[in-house]
Parts: sequence; C-alpha cells; structure tokens
Amino acid sequence: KSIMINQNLKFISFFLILFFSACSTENKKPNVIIIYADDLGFGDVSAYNQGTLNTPNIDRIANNGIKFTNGHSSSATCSPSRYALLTGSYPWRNSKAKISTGASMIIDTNQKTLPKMFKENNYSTGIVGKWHLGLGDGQINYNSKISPGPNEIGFDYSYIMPDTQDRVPTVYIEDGYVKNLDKNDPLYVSFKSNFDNQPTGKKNPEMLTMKWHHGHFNSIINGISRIGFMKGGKRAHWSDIDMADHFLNKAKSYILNNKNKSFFLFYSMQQPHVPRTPHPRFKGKSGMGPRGDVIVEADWCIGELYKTLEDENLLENTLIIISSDNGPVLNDGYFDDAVEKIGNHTPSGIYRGGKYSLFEAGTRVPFISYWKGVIKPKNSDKLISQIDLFNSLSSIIKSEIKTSDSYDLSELLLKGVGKEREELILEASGKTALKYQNWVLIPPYKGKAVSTYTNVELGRSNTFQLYNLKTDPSQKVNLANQKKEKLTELIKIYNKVISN
Ligand code: NG6
Ligand code: CA
Repeated sequence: KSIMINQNLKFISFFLILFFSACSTENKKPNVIIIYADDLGFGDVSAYNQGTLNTPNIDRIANNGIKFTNGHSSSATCSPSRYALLTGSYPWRNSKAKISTGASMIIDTNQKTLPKMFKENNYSTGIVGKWHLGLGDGQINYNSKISPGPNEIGFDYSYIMPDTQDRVPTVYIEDGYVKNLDKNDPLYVSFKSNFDNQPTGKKNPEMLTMKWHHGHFNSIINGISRIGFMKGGKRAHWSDIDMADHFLNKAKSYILNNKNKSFFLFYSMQQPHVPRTPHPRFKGKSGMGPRGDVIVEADWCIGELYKTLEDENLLENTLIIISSDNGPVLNDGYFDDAVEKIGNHTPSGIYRGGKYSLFEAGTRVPFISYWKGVIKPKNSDKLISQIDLFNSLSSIIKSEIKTSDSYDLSELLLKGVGKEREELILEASGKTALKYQNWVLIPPYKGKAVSTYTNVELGRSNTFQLYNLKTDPSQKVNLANQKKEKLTELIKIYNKVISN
C-alpha cells in the first residue's frame, strides 16, 4: 500500500512540476536583447558581404534568423540614431539630438522611451556599454551622483561609457556613479581648457602609442589622446584593451541576475569605433589592422553572449536584435592602418558613402532579428528602420504604448513578411533626405561632397539628387533631371513628412 501512495505522490508531483513549469514559461513575456554595434558597416558582416572579414557568430544568428538587407539606423552618426532607437522618434525633431561631447542629456525624462515601455510591462531593464546620449542637465560633477542619465529614462540598471571611447572621461558609470572612483583623487573634465598643463596629444606626441590624425589631440589616457581634457580619477580609468571583455562580463551578469524575470537588455558595444583597441588575443586576427581585429573581437563577444543564453536555456524565450548605429568609416581620427590594410574588403558593401553620409551606406546597416524556435530563417529586403523597433517590440510584448514616428512592423520583425515602411527620412549631421519605396531624394545642401578628413562621400550637392535603388543600388546615376515627375512627387512627400 505504501508503495502505491509513494507512486501516487510521484505521479502527482510530476504533474505539478509540469503544470508550474508550463505556467512559468507561458506567463513569462519574451526577453529582448538589442545588440548594437558602433560604426559597423553593412559590408562588415560576412553574412551580408562575403569577403575577407569573417564574423561567424553574427552569421550564425543572421542565417538562422531574419536578415534584413534594407534595414536602417535613423542617422549616419551615433547620438541621433541612439535617440531614435530608444525613443521611437525622429532625431531631427529634437535640436539637441546631435553628436554629444559632454552634452546634457538629449532625451527628456518625460519622453516615452523603450526601457520605460518595457518597465511598464513588468520587465527588468538594463543597458551595458556605450551611452552617448548626454548626461546631467548642465555642468556635471563626476564626483557625486550624475543625473539624469539612463536610470532616469527607464533603465533599472546601467553600466555605461558616457560618450565615446575617444572622448573623456575615460571611466565607466554604474547607476549614476563613476565606478571605482577614489574620493581622494577627484575626477575633473572639461571640453574647453586643459588642467594644470597636463600632457596632451598635441604637446606630447612622444607619449602616444596611437597617433592622432585629426581631432583627438587633448588628454592622454593609456597612451591614446582623446577629445577633451580630464584630470584625476586615476583609479577609475578604464583599460581600453579590456573594454570588450569588461562590457561582455557585465552583460552576462545582467542576464544571470535577471533570468527569472522578463528582461530587456541593451548591449551597446563600442566596436569598431575609434580608438580601435583590440585585446591582445585578437591582435592581427583579421589581417586588416585594429579595425578588422575589433570586429573579430565584437563577433566573438556576440558568440559568448549567445552561449550564455544557450547555457541558461533562455534562447527559446529571447528575441535578439543585432544592428549598428551608423555606417562604416576607416579613418575617423587616428592612424590605425584602417585605410592602409583594407585590401579588398568593402565595409559599405555595394552601397555608396559611409558614416556621416546621406548616401545609403550612412544608414543602411546590418539588421537581424533572431528568436530560436519562433523566427524561421529568411532574408528580407523590406524597408525597416530602428525607429520601428519601439512600436514593433511594444506589440510583440502586448503593450499599448506607441509613438507616432514608429511603425508597428512586428510581423515583419518576426516573420520577414507583411507591412513595411513606405517612407523614411534619413539624417546625417542635421541634413535630411527621403527614402520612398525604391527611390531616394536628397535635397540640395551646401558643403563639401567628400569629407577632407574621413574621405567619406557625404551625399551633399548643390542640386537635387534622385536615385532609383532598384536599378541603381550604388547610387551612381542622378535621375533628378530625367525624372521630373518623380522628383516633384518625392519633394512633396519629403516636405509633408518633415513638416509633420
Ligand atoms: C566626431 C569625431 C569622430 C567620432 C564622432 C562620433 C573628430 C574630428 N571626429 O566629432 O572621431 O568620435 O565624432 O562618432 O573629433 S559617433 O559614432 O559616436 O557618432
Ligand atoms: Ca557610431
């Protein structure tokens, strides 16, 4: 009889376990991880452009998910694209949404944001990596709490690099506090003047391990001169070569600490932005110098993050998005062999321009969605923008919170079919253009056609430019004079969207 009871107990507990585990997975909304590279070009990922650079880990995700070939960042530079991604709003509507150099926070604490949207749906929300959306609301004191910042716009946890790797201060900030700061060695930052004759890249080239090409000639930290001046805070200085591992470990811990809840993680990587400082174990791995090496390093990091999700059995309940904040650039201010060792590699793929450009390669970036067991492998050439992640992710987690610039392309994001964007305003350094169906309209803009420093074609011209991407994806033939009707139609649409 006791054997019978024992067996019944076993039977019941088996079903109880089954029942509770079914409940917990069913009730748990999917985790969302956005992996965001910095300046990674359309052609830098081998799943997009088979060539000399190999990114096997990104490729595995791309080839088992949806690989969007017409996916765009909002802008051809960092801060505005990040603004658009996190607010679901066009950056050119906000005059503050420009490249931040020690600026106050660009996102208003009253604005709708992606992390707030997740939080209101009971998610844990975290950011690890590059922020570059400004901090504080005036002069920042780095020796006390820095606010507002990511935690004031919806992130429960933040571990960030404030602006860029080439800007001071070269310290990490965790939940508003400079990490590892020694109270007896306060940190001072200025973008106007040097402190007490500290060494600079301009004055002390003998101290540099990487020479500056343009800009980047102020304070020297770890043998690299940066944009801006800083003094003190020595214990808090980051190690450039360890940054990738450091952020990866923080992202992994975030996942482990939050795996029992639904979480949203913004893993905002620093590669391949300048200064390119691969860890020694990646040095020489690409044969393309530091730029290629840090892409190999970033790809490895993504593989490690994937492994963590796999080991924790989280892949089936996690939607992963991979993209980049803007197109590629070779020489962005340091002599690092990016130009000299590029060989046959084409960071922009077949597209024209790059970072800072209104041409396609400025904003057409790798764009991948992956969700094991839910998303079926597919390539999609439908038009989608990072601005659309707001409403699409909101729909996927069954939230009502939406913004007016964002399109709900949740079906496209999960199935690679269905509604796409018809029109998209592209932005580069405050200048805007229109992408409409297969067409691109670039209004006339003063200024150089090619940047003297970066050698990127900026897309500016004294006259209207009109391109048909279907027949001319590389934007070689300006049809503005030939296709008068099309030109008029697009100018009309452009004016309408811009003035909305
Ligand atoms: C520019 C920097 C460039 C890079 C960029 C921001 C100079 C001359 N150039 O002002 O090196 O830091 O800002 O890049 O200082 S982004 O990807 O973060 O937008
Ligand atoms: Ca960038």
